[in-house]
Amino acid sequence: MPPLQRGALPPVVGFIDMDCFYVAVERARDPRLLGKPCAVVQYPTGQRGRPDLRPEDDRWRTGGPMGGIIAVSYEARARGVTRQMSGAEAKKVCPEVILVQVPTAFGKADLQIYKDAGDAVVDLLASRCDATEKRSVDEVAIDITGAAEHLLASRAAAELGAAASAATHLADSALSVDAAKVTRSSARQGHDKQQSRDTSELADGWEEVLRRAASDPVAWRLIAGAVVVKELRQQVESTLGFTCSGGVATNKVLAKQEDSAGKDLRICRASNSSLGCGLHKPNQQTLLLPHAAPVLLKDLPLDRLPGLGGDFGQAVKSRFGVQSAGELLQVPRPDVLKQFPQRGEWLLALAAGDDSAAEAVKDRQLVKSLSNGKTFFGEKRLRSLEEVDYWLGELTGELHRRYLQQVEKHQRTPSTLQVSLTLDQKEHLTRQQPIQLGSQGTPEQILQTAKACARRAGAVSGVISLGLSLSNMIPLEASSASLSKFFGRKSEGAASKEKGEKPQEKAKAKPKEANLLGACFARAAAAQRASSDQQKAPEVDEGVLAELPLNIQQEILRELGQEPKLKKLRCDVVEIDA
Ligand code: DCP
Ligand code: CA
Ligand code: CA
Repeated sequence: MPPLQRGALPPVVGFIDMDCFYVAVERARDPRLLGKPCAVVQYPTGQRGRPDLRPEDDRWRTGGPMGGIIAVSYEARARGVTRQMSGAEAKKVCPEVILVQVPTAFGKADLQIYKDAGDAVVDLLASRCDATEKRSVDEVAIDITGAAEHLLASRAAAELGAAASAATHLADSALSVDAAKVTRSSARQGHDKQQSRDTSELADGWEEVLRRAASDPVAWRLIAGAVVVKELRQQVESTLGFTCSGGVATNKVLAKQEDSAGKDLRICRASNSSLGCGLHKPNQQTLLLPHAAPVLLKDLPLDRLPGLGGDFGQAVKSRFGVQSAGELLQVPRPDVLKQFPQRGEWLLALAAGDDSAAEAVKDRQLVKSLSNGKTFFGEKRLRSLEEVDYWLGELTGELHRRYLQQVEKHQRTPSTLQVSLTLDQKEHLTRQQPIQLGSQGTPEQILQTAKACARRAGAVSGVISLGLSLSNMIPLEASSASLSKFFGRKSEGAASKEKGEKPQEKAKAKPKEANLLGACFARAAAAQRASSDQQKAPEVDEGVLAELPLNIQQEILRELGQEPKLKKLRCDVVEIDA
């Protein structure tokens, strides 16, 4: 594997688009829809006085007034049902199609169940990505540079190559290039080339790619990125029950263009997924390596590029008499710049697939937790605590990297660690423990706490899945300063400064979390004894206390002999095992 030259390389960017999303959400709620041709229809407008249909009501429609179709299962697409058809038209082309109406509230469509499902996907992705940018209800751009680099450092090149090639289409394979030739509207209906999973086609070109990647660090990172996307997609499916399609490239090809009517989200939505992610659907993924961009873009209809699906794209086509990105690149550069002085540079960069036409993935998501997990099916299941310990160690590395990122980027630190185990009798066990990592927690600290949690789960044998997560994110000041302030001490940093110590030296000498918390309780008890000697109740700074996770607040209050009864509890509720 070529050496990594951090910093100089373009990022590894993924793009996720959920498959027939509203249908998928309905299927997750009602398994009777699984595998059947079905579609989601809008509510009928102009029907005053109709009772609302809540999410939990029977919303299947067999006739009568209904709105247009907004989401179609792939089984129904294969039988000719398309978006925009009315329910009656759909029944005509596919009599067995099941039509589910969107829920309504106060006489209007209530899309909350779909929004919640989309947010759950973003939350899950955010737990392993450097940046997560929600682009629409069912699309997320993700920066997975860190996760890809971590895989490169921790897994053998041959293993990564095999995992990526088994699951990923190449964007310049014959199948992909054919899939890219159709227009946006045809692509949205789904077509054979897009849906094909012929494994020989999937293998097409991979041998050459892996050979060339041996001396190309950009390509290697993207290949590792394909493995990250594959694992994320599996995680979304196993956790939430939704399949999705993915793309991997060095940029997200963002649509910032506005059409004549202003911001056209529909254009962004369709076009974002057109290059990588949209080439192969459903439940598939595509890798766009830099050398593949010109091949793919050559015949790509211009309307499939972000920002060119509307009036502006039409203007470009008619001004130069071109249809594809390749044809646009044949137009002399000065002509393009003359005709489009403001957008010409961007247009040419876009048609060439250049990174400069796209912005970085913007992190809009503050994660609630960081998690990492692995499954061990069949013979691979873990049979002893020793094996569990080994895998906890493996899971710790990446989790620690992502914890440091939260510290650096968001000045937050987790305060709870959870280990979850699924045993082969389908029994699911979770054990949590407070953890105080502050800003300089070590992998060892995470591992020791995780091992302690695993021991609290009791005798384990036949573990088929193991998860490790850090949650209850709190601001850094609250994590370090609060406890000390609560016990009337100066913060560690301030105390070390006074003694002339460097904060890092202090951190090295820091006792393990359990000891630290124990020491804090000992101090609290001592403080309490001292104060009761003086016939004074211990002082509790409610503001500081409220900054701590609920479980720690409760433990502290119990330790001090006070019943937990604070009103202002800002952190997520955590359940602690007895
Ligand atoms: N949507 C909508 N009205 C539209 C288009 C879409 O309400 N005119 C909703 C329903 C879709 C969801 O947005 O399920 C996502 O739109 P997509 O364009 O991504 O389409 P799907 O996810 O349904 O299908 P695909 O598998 O082709 O992505
Ligand atoms: Ca979708
Ligand atoms: Ca979409």
